[in-house]
Amino acid sequence: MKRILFLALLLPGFAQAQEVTLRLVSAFPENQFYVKRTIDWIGEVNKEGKGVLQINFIGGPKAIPTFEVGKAVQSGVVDVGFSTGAFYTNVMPEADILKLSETSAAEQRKNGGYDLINKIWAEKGNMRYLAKTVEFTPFHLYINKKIDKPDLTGMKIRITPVYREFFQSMNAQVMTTAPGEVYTALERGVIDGYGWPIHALFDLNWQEKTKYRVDPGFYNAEVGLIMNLDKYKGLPPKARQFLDRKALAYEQQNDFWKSYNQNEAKRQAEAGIQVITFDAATNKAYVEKAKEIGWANAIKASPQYGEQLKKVLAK
Ligand code: 173
Repeated sequence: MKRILFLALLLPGFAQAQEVTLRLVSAFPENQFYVKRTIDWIGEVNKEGKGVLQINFIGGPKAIPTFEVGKAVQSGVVDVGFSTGAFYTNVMPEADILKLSETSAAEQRKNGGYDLINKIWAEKGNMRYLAKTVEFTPFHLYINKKIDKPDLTGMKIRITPVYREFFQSMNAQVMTTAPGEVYTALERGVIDGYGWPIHALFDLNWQEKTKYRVDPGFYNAEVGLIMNLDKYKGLPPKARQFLDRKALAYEQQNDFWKSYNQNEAKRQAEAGIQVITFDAATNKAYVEKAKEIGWANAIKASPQYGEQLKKVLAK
């Protein structure tokens, strides 16, 4: 018996039989640059991971709707999700708190933030947070009506949980939609504006329907790779180590966004998007208010973890 087992271990096909394939879905539309970048990363994983780990890209919101991706990862309908936390507050309110990060992902790996995130994601979402793939990216308010002070009275603004309380504090009427529905809403005049990062407007052609960007930006966009915890724990150690290493390497590319975002602002100007900004004191108050409202809401939504997250995310 022992000898047979020994021989089986030596069979050339044995390693192959251990290869794991993970199914990944994106909460962002497939034509977004984020997703293309992730597909490139998957290509590298698959090239290097032969015999160990492969990732199968299933698709974007047509496969699983944007706001259902978190649930699909939690339940194991899919293994890995590419999403921002705001899209899975239906799993846990903590997901949207990552937008309040002032410390970087690299700092959070060192200051206990990454471990705390993983404690919460495991406990409340049955998830492993593999890596943050977007950061150093402010959100902005984009509008089609001119304003001379931060007052959105009479305006209907597309949101996700990221922006809700902040825009409401400026009297906006808000409407939640997935990114894939914004273009049509703008085209039909259903909305007068939207919240969105400094980048990735062009991916979805929103520049065609956008007149103004309000500066300054606020918060810090987070997009990450989340994985079903049971699946993660069940990976053969070699596959898990490989996945952790590749996910970390992806996260370590985040400085990329700094120059990319500068260029995106330039592209917006070239496309005719005008900047609306206020006096220095109003701008300062605008950013401070966003932060204050963000944390107040985070702590209200998560009395259990809000304060702990603030210690590692805020500066
Ligand atoms: O506006 C959004 O859809 C949103 O919440 C978001 C978050 C991170 C990156 C891009 C968009």
